[in-house]
Amino acid sequence: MANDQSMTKNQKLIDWVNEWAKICQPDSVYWVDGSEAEDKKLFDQMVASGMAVKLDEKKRPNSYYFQSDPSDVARVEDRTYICTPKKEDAGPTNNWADPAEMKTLMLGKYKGCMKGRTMYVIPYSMGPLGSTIAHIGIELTDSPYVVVNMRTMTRMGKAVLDVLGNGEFVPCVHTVGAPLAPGQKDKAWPCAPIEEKYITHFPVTKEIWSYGSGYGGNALLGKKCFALRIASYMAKQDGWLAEHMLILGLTNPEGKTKYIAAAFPSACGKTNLAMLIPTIPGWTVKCVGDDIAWMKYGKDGQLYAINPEAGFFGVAPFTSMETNPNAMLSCKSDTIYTNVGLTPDKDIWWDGIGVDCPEGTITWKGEKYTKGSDVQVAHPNARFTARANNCPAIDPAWEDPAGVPISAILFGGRRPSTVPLVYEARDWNHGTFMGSVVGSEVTAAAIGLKAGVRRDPFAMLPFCGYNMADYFGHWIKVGAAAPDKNKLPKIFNVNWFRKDNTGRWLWPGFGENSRVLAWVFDRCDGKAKGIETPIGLIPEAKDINVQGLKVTAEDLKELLNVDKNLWKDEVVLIKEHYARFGDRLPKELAAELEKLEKNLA
Ligand code: OXD
Ligand code: MN
Repeated sequence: MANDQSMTKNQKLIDWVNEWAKICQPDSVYWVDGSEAEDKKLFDQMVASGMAVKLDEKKRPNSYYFQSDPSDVARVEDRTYICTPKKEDAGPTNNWADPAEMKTLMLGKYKGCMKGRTMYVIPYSMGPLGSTIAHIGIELTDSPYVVVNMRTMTRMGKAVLDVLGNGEFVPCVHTVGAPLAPGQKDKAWPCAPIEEKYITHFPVTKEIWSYGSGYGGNALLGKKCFALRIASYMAKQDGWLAEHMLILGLTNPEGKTKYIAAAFPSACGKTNLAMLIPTIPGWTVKCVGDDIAWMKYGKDGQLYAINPEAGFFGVAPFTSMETNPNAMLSCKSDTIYTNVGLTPDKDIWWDGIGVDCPEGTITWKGEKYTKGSDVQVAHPNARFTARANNCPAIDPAWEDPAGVPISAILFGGRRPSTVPLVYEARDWNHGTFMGSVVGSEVTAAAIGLKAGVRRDPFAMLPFCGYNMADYFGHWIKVGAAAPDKNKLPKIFNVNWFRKDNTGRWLWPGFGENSRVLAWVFDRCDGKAKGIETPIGLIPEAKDINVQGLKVTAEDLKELLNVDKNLWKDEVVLIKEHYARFGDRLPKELAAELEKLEKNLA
């Protein structure tokens, strides 16, 4: 079996790779060097085998198209496990399994799982190479699709091994779970049936074991598995924060820049906000990251953030030159498209892209689209994997190993009523309370839940690697440990999704959200006023610039309104949400809730 280990002298790493090669029994082991030549070779192989289609070189330079198996289209939360020795350490919001039992079960599955395939060894860094905030992982995988995606989403290859030296790494094992018998023809997208997929985390020993899926967060283990689930646990141990947050740089007309991190549940427009083009004159937004932020105090006592990723794994449908030109330009070249439509001239198409679907487009399931047919052309979770460096709005400091100083943290979700357009926390603990009750309205039809508010604390519900109540407590601790309380980021809650009682959107959203960001900026700059309300500080109406918008003075009043009765109902819902955490809920948050209730009385 070919297994050239000459790229490293790290014996622990070599032994670990050899141990897994024995278990998985691949035909060969290949150490990924991260070079362009290697990348091209892998794509050529995938095109030759029918797994990938090369897109038109003029329209989509250096870009490739993939269709997944219909059963393998998204993260699988009910197949995702946090394996801590004690169940209560995983908490009420995670699937738990005993680590030893899970390992026995999965080792049975891993035995011989890579037969007929190559095992790739991917050294990768989450964060700029050598940054003191960055961490290194090694992913073993039998999927060449994973290798090429990891090349865009992380810094990977030989350079990472050079930085690693004999140091520690997070070991990550991934297989599509589809061994090949001698002579057996491979599928275009091999994977295991849904009930055999396992996305498993062992936070205490910092290990990730993933079986049976080739898609996104299930398979690109640097992203959700490492940079959020394992990293959130590491962050708790070491006093930092690993968060499901975008990072943007906002510059005012005087040329002053402040950095903002923002957490919204999946599908609430994080990528759009991260790349927003302000509509108010003189302001600019630059993107540092669209999904994950790792934050640590710097020597100056300020909280600094890095984007641990190197690319965007963006949802394609409804991305257009109208809604997010910077995302469209980011995926113009050097991009991997998965589960979008493939047009007859070898371009891509999805709903909301801004043009009609060309006749003869191949759907994500391989059917042919004809005008008037009601086939689904792109899957709603179709993705583009694009390089951050190709984003026209990328921030000049996005790869600064020291990170960028964070002035403000935003939380938010889809809340048609109750929650105002923007309000500010009185202090860190109040901000932690705001993060702990983040929620989005759901309709019963959408995800088979009771209609109401689905709580997604800190937008971390599927991504917190330990007991969520302890995670709340960690946030409280991080605030208390601030070297200088005056330098702590200010915390805000925003809501772009308010409706009036006829169901009309009150706020236009997208680039117009810059009008709210400007108030946030001015608050951090000590300029704008905040008006006390029972829930926190809101802007004076005159400080939200609505010039040129259809938003009337009445609309703005409604957008900033804090209706005590609706908030009393909200308190009932928050109590229900908090009850899940029992007596593990930090007393500081119980006190915040009590304060809110008193303020509303
Ligand atoms: C993502 C998600 O894919 O949050 O980023 O689901
Ligand atoms: Mn996300």
